Amino acid sequence: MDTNKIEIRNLQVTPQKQWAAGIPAVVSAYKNVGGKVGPIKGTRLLTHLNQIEGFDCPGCAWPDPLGKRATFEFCENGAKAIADEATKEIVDATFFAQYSIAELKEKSDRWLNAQGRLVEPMFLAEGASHYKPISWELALGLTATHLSKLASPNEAAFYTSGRASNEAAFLYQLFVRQFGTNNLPDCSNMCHESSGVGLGETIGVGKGTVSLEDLEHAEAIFVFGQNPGSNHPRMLGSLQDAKRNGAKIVSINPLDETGLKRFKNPQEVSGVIGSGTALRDLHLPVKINGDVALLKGLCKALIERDESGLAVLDKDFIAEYCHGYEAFKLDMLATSWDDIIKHSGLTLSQINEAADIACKSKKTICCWAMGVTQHKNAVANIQLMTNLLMLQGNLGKPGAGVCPVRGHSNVQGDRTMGIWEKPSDALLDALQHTYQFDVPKEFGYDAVETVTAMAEQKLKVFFALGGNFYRAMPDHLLTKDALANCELTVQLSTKLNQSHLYTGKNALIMPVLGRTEIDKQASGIQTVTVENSMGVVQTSHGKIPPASNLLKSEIAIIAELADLTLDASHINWLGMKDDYSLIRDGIAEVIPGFEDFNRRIDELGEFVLPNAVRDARKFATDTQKANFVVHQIEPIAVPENCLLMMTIRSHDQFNTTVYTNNDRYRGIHGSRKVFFLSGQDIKALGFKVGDTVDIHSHWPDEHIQTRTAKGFTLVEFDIPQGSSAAYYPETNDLIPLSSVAEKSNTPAYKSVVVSLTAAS
Ligand SMILES: Nc1nc2c(c(=O)[nH]1)N[C@H]1C(S)=C(S)[C@@H](COP(=O)(O)OP(=O)(O)OC[C@H]3O[C@@H](n4cnc5c(=O)[nH]c(N)nc54)[C@H](O)[C@@H]3O)O[C@H]1N2
Ligand SMILES: Nc1nc2c(c(=O)[nH]1)N[C@H]1C(S)=C(S)[C@@H](COP(=O)(O)OP(=O)(O)OC[C@H]3O[C@@H](n4cnc5c(=O)[nH]c(N)nc54)[C@H](O)[C@@H]3O)O[C@H]1N2
Ligand SMILES: [Mo]
Repeated sequence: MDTNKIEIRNLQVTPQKQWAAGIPAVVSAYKNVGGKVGPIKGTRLLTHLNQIEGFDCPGCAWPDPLGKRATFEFCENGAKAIADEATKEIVDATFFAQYSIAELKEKSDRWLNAQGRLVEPMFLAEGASHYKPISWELALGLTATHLSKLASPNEAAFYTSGRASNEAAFLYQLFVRQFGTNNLPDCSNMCHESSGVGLGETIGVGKGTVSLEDLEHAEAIFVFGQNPGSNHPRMLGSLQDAKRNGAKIVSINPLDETGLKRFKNPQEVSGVIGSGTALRDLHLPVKINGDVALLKGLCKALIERDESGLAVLDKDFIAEYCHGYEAFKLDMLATSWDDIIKHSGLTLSQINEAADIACKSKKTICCWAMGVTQHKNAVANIQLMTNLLMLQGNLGKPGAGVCPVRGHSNVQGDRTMGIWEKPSDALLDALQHTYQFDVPKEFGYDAVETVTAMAEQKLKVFFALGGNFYRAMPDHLLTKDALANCELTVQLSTKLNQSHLYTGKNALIMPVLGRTEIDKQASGIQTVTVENSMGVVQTSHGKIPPASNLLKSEIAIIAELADLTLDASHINWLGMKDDYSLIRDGIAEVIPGFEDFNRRIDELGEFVLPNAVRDARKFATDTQKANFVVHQIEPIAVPENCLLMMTIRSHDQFNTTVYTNNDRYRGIHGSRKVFFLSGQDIKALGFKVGDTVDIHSHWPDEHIQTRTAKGFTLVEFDIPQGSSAAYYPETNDLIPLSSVAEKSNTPAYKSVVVSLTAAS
């Protein structure tokens, strides 16, 4: 049956919701956990979620309050994530005997995920129609043989999604580097890479500089390109606290996202029976990709006001800690208001209103997520945000700073542990010194380069520590063919997804323990650690029995594989598998800030990593100062009758994992095949609300100039003219691999030039 047709028939559109959370969120949390996991195990899970003695939420990377966690320290979408992992359903050998790969390719992302937990290792041999069970011994042996056969270690790439613990990530990069390559692409390459690159150049640290306490005590918070109501729901609680302390909140977003409008805190009586707290004071409906223009407008407004005699800027901070101010100032003064207004899509009075809020604040924070990192000029967005803060000395003081809000629960920790295709000399030297092997110096492939290398037949083995690489990447057509060139692809996974179907010639599924599950090794029950979005390292202890006794921990798989593959290694791989505290001893030696790691987590369960900008206003940049950087407004050319499209998440998905076809806050029910655009554009393009269209993307420089995604229903939405939106990953086909952010090479998932035709 055509699944498209069913989705369209089921679509119901209701008005956008005006507040987030409240009772419906609590009901949804318990319904998800109770329904999928069962009431007893479900309640046990929720009680341990984000507690010091419990496990870290496998949802987003939003931090827990230091030392004062509430009894219920979770949100609706965290509950969905654990229910999805702890589900009673299983995908075993009988399932794979029943469905061929060809049949599974016809199923939706949602259906695949809903089948349940992967519970035994499976092998897809070249030319076979079905996966067959395989023993762990053979699966690991086969992988080691393929790796050992390679002409060069650089013919393998090792991907990481951001759920791996610090211990798994450290062990993994150690194995990969002793194997001899830096081919360590990760989901950061598709996510906050632009933040890391942008911040590295401006302030010398690729991470945020604020704590939860700072956020709660800021006087102004600018939230750029973020939908926390769905993707970081616990952030709404922090914004509420900030608001109660008098902060002004500005949301910069083509959409007036529900979660930023009003929040009913389910932890409070008033959140249950009252009308909740209004959050954002000002919404700036910037055009897609209009942030550089807006940010230049804000910086210009501040500088012009200061030049006119108002004391707006922190001149002492600029003189003592910054570099490049004069050139920056000249560029801002030379940028015309006409250009700023035209390219941001905002009025002068809207920009002035935001500038008023900045001027009145002594402590300002900029938060951001994918709305600014997944564009061609993403690095410029991040640097201009940082520069805006620098103008008023808003770095390295309480209540102020940069706050990139990370995605996956341990994506930041994985980077800290060395999952990076461009390792620093310091990391490589420390590894060499501690483990006494010749470290590879040449940089490896990032995610986009990995696909290119596969397409050029330079890669033969692709190994994935979690995630859904095929589906998360742009340009599925190209990525599919690229992956098919590999001799072997290996997926360490908890749930079934399309990366198990679009594979290399041979493919392995290695099923792993999830965050919620008890991890018992030779020395007893193991603890792991993660680092949240604000640089706090904390423990995580699985609490429920594993979905199957055939599951292995990620660490056990990596250690056993390393032991099999690296004949001459002197590293005690199997010892580390038996006792994870030995991995932490290694981390303590290699990674700065982790000294005395085991003792600190044993005593406290959490600690804060040092951050030179926050702690001491020290900037490890080329100039040893915080750098102002000049950026021009470079609008994307949008031909007539075309629109810019952003690809966004719904409330009921986690990345490529789709829980339901609903997006409650945006009023979408029953279908994900929708295309959001303004009433004026629907009319101007000659369509009606509810029409079904095909979306075509346009890439003049590409060999494939037009790509098409079929059968989307037009939904009228409050969005600037010329801007439009559709859900990820259904629209990833439309984005060519070559459309990336400058410098960070992050796919430009959020500025896609599209046109529409009536559905074919
Ligand atoms: N429940 C749940 N939680 C998640 C995830 C999930 O899928 N589900 N994913 C996790 C991951 S890996 C990540 S990276 C984060 C993602 O968290 P978000 O970044 O909040 O997720 P997106 O849906 O990609 O939303 C991007 C926002 O940017 C806006 N936007 C798009 N283009 C522009 C632009 O040009 N300018 C501006 N100013 N805004 C723009 C969109 O309207 C949208 O509100 O969430 C993490 N948490
Ligand atoms: N068009 C478009 N594309 C995007 C984005 C976008 O905004 N628009 N966002 C990008 C972003 S920000 C990101 S981070 C990427 C996400 O890319 P990925 O991180 O690769 O994708 P996920 O969907 O999070 O991966 C889900 C799979 O991870 C596995 N998994 C879950 N938990 C575990 C675990 O504990 N261990 C192991 N080994 N496996 C586990 C399950 O099998 C599950 O099916 O997508 C990117 N792609
Ligand atoms: Mo992400």
